[in-house]
Amino acid sequence: MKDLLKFSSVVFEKCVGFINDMPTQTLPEIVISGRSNVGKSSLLNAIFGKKLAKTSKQAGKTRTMNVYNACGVRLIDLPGYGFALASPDEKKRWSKLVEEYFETRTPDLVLQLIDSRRLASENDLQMIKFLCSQKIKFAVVCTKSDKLGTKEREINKNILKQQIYKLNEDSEHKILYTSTNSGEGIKNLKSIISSI
Ligand SMILES: Nc1nc2c(ncn2[C@@H]2O[C@H](COP(=O)(O)OP(=O)(O)O)[C@@H](O)[C@H]2O)c(=O)[nH]1
Ligand SMILES: [Mg+2]
Repeated sequence: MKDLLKFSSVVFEKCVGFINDMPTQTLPEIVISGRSNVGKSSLLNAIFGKKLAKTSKQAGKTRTMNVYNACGVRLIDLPGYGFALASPDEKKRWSKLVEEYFETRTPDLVLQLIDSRRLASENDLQMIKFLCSQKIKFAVVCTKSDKLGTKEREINKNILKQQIYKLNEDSEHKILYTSTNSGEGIKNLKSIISSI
């Protein structure tokens, strides 16, 4: 196994509101995608081992792409989708940013986050379908695993597997469970990122 990157030496590189402000794609790039409030920023902080990304109990806080650089690997916190209270204009701007991202760049890996207590939403499935169609490597990260029991996890995991199988029968991807409370899955995630 490749040595883990020194995630603690991560630096916040840029907050990007318009696609043209993205740094040139010269480094391996990992995208964190998922609905608002699924735990994207918390997960990044758990990976980094410090509170660099702003987290919030309130949904819809991140309206920009936040770019982090950990030992030459870029991690990009995408704006969360599915925030019901956003104005139509704001929603348009967020989806434009995300669309433009995928039109202009090819990430090396997408971490598609899904709340482990819920099943994949229409938006989550749309994203996974897109990733499959573009042959972009992705892993499904089920967040907040501390909030559900073993049995519930097993049931949810099977449904989730079926949901993805229906979209693409031969998609190769990992499904992992993480918790920023118990620390479950964080080491595994770090080794996945380090192997990119
Ligand atoms: N119990 C639990 N709560 C979490 C976990 N990860 C995130 N949260 C909470 O979920 C809320 C949203 O988290 P945040 O990282 O800001 O989500 P984001 O909008 O996707 O960036 C916050 O109140 C976090 O404390 C987790 O692993 N376990
Ligand atoms: Mg966030």
